[in-house]
Amino acid sequence: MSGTPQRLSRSHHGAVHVPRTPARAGILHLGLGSFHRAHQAVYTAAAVAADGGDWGIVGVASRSRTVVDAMRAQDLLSSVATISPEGMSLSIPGVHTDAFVAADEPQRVVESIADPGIRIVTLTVTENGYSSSPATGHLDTADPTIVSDLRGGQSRSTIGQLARGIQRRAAASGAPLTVLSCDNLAANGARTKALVREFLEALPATEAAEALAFLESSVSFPSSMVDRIVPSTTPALRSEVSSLLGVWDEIPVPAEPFTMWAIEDDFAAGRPAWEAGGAVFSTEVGRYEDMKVRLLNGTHSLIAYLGALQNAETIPDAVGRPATERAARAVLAHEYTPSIQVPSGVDIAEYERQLFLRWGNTALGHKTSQVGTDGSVKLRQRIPEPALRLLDRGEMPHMIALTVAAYLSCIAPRPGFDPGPFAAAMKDAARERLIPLARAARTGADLAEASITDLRLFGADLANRPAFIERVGELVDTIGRDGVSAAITESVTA
Ligand code: CS2
Repeated sequence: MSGTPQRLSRSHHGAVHVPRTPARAGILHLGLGSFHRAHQAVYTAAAVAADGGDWGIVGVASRSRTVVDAMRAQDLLSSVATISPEGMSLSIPGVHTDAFVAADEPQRVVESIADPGIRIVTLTVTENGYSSSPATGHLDTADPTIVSDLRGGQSRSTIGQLARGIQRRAAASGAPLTVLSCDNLAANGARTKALVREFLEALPATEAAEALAFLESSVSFPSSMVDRIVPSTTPALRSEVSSLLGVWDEIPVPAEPFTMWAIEDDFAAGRPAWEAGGAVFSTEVGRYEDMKVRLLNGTHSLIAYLGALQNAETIPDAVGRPATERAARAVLAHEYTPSIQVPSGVDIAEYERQLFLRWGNTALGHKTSQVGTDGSVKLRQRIPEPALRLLDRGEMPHMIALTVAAYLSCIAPRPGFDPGPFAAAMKDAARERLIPLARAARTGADLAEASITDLRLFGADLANRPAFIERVGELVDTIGRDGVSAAITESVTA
């Protein structure tokens, strides 16, 4: 495009249809990132188109102003680019009624949760955003943000904001509310509720009694399983989308064609007709969550770490290497799929077939460094239960051990081992404590022992499994000495 292209707006959106935004907001969404705009926003647009309702969304970004500034400059619009090797199609959900940054206006988050017009608070704050102690799963009352939120003043943690908002709602309108977690945690509804309750219980009893009673009587926390691969946007996508639209969209979201949302139908104050967008309301959401968090996310982690160690920049490049594909098929067949109860109506062979097509989407270019980021909080959602299931039967989960060994090799390489640029690009707060452990370790066994017995990685369960820790240590040594292909062969044939 030549010159400065016009900005995407309600009056300039090319040939892409922009639906009428609901007049009022009924949803407050915490975590205004790419995933939300390519998932819940799309389902909500379909629901409103089919069934109407005051289900506009107020989007709240946690810290970054990029999306909020861009949305404000674009009449709160942004496009979703659905990308497959067959091509790209664009849509604009247009369901946001406002957007702001929580770090700039923390009190506004609390007030919005208390606003009786808001009937659902949805969350995509990532596994990191729940302030739960890695060792116990309970509210991390040693976390400085939680300590400060409990003291009073402006709440900065999501759990603190939810608890304070619920407290204020209880005291003001007393109108019922639904809090819907859309993060990759098993039993995400019950866990969010437990964390909010623990926050309220940590307040002086007189201060929290009314909110605790209201929490039990009037706030529901359905669980939900969300699924859609959404990479980070790139300058190339911005240009491509903008030339397709004929106007500039600063924040298009790339996404795969596949999308899924399974939700427990327990809404205290109504809900959009999300089924119009294909959402499944089910009493088996726990099964959907386990299936997704293990089969998709657990295997995704394995592919990302093995891929980065083989210098693969993208997931399709990684899974396209025969050894990595064998590893992915082995972890599914022997360790993840046998650990789940398949939700009724799901054809698991077809689900797995689709996984390989999805991971192999070369046009999407999902990066190994993106999936490998934050393994210290993601892996403990994905691996302990299926690993323990086999260990309890006296069997070794070789491929899960390989996942952990590859993770450690990427994030905390032993001196003299270079995991390559894509591993170096993985962000992980645990690097700070794992790297000194790797420096001090004489062998892979030392590193495995020191990192897994530190309960902050996988909690207590795997810390008490010496055979597993030993296996991880052996594989760290194999990766360092003989390379990742040797470690894969050794694990697949073990
Ligand atoms: C990925 C997920 O980054 C990761 O850890 O496994 O973001 C994955 O792409 C989504 O959960 C797919 O629904």
